[in-house]
Amino acid sequence: MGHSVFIHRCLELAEQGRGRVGTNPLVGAVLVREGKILAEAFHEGFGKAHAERRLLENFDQKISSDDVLYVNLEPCCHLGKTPACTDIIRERGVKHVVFGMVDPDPLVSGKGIACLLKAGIRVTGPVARTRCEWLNRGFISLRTQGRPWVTLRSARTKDRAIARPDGSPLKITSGEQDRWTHQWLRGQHDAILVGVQTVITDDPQLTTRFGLAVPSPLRIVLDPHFRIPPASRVASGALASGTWVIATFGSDPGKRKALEERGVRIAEVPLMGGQFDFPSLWRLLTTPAGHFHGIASVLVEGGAKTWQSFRDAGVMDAEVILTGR
Ligand code: AOF
Ligand code: ZN
Repeated sequence: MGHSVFIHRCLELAEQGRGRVGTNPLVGAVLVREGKILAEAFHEGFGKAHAERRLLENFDQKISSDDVLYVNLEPCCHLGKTPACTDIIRERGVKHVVFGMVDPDPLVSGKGIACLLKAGIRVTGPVARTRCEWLNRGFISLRTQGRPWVTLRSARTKDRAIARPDGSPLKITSGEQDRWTHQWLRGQHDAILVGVQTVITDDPQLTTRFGLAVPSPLRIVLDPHFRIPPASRVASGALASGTWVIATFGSDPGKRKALEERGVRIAEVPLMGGQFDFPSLWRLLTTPAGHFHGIASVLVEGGAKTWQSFRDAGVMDAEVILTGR
């Protein structure tokens, strides 16, 4: 059996860490003997054991010299929040490691492979690199561009309308398209971002619904001067605690307090020429603090002004335009 089938299994496992790993990569590992999987693990959360370490710590049998350890990301060779994975791989007597992609961090890239080779361990890879890099596109973006992966999503009718002529909301997409958006766009980003005008006009929930078993991303509302209606759905009930309102410094303290009392988190970012300063916004969103572990990807869902500000600043990696009937 080829190596790629086991790397694909690593990717399936890795996906289970979505919404929990913060600015860390999504990583899965499997241990294979004579073509059969003996043990599996994935990186279960920011600051927790890495996938390959977790697997080897929990595996209580002897590892034989023909066993192969698969992992979708090159094992780490450095002491971070957790000890180096190459140490436990060597200590447990693993003799062959197959990896999916090298670590994108220029400071650590290739070093894990070198550590393993130096210990006399056979190393094979990259295997299924494109698939591995796609799964961790957010992590790669953080490590190479210093900002999350950004996808713009919009919907328009066949006549290119995004709202009714009076500006009121227009239902454009079908239920099928909405379900797809929830599962494959919202469910694969760490955050959904909108401008405050979208909250005022549409009162969206910005969740992953339809009974899908995908985590709901963080909700981010760009709202320099607290125009968000306190009774809006993203600021109400259970949704409020998963919503961040980004305002500028010195905005109305009374409004701030009212939102905070509803459970909404407020963060302040400076404005530059009327727009939020992107480097400051990225620093806020990618710096773990307390229970917040940072985000690696953002889906920008509108409206027109918000999309344009991302386009103008050149911060966009993919754009999805859904066309209604
Ligand atoms: C993970 N999970 O399964 C693997 C990672 O601060 P630490 O100790 O958690 O180290 C994070 C770095 O470790 C990360 O940037 C990546 O380079 C490497 N591999 N990280 O969070 C894993 N295998
Ligand atoms: Zn590691």
